[in-house]
Amino acid sequence: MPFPKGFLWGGATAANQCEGGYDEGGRGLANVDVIPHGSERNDVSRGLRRMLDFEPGYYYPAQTGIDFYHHYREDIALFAEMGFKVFRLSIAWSRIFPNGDEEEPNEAGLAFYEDVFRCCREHGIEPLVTITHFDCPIHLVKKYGAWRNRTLIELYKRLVKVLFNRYRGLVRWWITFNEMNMILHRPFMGAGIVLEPGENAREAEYRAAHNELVASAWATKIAHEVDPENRVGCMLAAGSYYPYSCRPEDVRAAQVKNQEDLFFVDVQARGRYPGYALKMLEREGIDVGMTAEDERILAENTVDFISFSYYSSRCTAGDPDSVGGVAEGNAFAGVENPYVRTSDWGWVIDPLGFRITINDLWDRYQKPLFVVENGLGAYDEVLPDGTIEDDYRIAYLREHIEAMRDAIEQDGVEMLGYTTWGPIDLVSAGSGEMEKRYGFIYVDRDNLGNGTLERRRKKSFYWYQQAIATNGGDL
Ligand code: P53
Repeated sequence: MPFPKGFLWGGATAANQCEGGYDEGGRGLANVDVIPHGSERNDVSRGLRRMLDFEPGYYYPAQTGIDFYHHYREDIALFAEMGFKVFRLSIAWSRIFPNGDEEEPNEAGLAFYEDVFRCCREHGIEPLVTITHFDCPIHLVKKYGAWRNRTLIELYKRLVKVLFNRYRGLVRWWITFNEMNMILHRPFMGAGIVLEPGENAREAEYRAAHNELVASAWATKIAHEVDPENRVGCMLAAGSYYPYSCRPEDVRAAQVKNQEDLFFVDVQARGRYPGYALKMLEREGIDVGMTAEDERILAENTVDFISFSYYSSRCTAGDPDSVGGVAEGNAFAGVENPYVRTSDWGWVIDPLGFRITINDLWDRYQKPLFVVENGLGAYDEVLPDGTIEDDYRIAYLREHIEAMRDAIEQDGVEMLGYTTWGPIDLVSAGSGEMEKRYGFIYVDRDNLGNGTLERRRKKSFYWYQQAIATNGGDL
């Protein structure tokens, strides 16, 4: 068996992309609710266009998502049918604290997730819970400027104390923040940051990052105090940068871009700011507001495991203009790599890059790795007989699982598990589309919210079922 016994196979979702029920159960509004579908999504996500409430003339896909809020029993039963050992999902902060700064939590929100977790356990599925997957109560955005304000550290501590106590014994695997490095690319989507005219964006982003890093360390400490069985991880939008060529300038450029991402894991896994980051902040005149207590908390509360998403490798050059310029394949812009394929959305497809990225993370940190997102966003067609033949998705996943198997079997990397992104079709974070589908389960809903929401098994559903049943032996 190439995969270790007890390897955690499953799938991953996020509240803002599937739950819906945005105004039910006492839930408050969040940044993720007011990011529209369509041409302005990018500017709103980047914090360049202020939209802090629903505006007429826009469609907001998070309002309904795929209505997981009302379908979770059916959806979790389908995951169980595929043999999932783990299901990654996130908590909507504004269900627990609708404004974010109340003294007491909202019982209806707590009860909802308790039921979801119990439902997982009844099916023998371990919940893996992301505490914050991009969402921030809109009240905290308006009142405090979201994560650029240190008050959010205290409010996040309040949130996690409630969660760890309430779900003690029910949830053991926790991720504090999804893709913290997204702050540098999508500051509003990632951390509720709306940039003020003339504001130093880098300073706002690194302050937000610092506050999240400190909040994450506090959460790790509290999780371990409440239950020593808790395992807490960081989460990186990973995908190593390649140098465009062996020109030393290209190699150096790739090194610098990799450091920009790995900074977050360096702090969370090693417990202190790396020298290159301290020097960069000093050069740019950025003060993140580090206190003596922050330093201590960061040092004493490093993560138990390192989780990450991998979709693509990245490529960069010392002089991008000389090799075709910087193109936006996804949120991580780079120069074009002539040796790789791309998806319908222009995302690089590079299974060997997955093995390379896994090794880069393992070599640097020597902590167990958990792949918590990987997958292919693609158009699917429902054939007249009702089937969906998504062989392209099967091919992508097969090649990536094989690359991960090589990392374990041949490179000796310690891996805890693998959850594909969007095991059931859900709303795309980048584009707000429904028709960028990742699922093994098709959901009848289109980009503008039309459809019955009916669930339907794709061909890949049976393929993944077999892959899990054989612990990755039959791909
Ligand atoms: P979508 C870009 C690049 C890498 C990871 O993305 C990213 C993004 C965001 O576009 O985010 C993660 O839906 C994220 C998920 C997201 C998924 O990748 O744009 O954690 O919320 O849905 C896929 O295709």
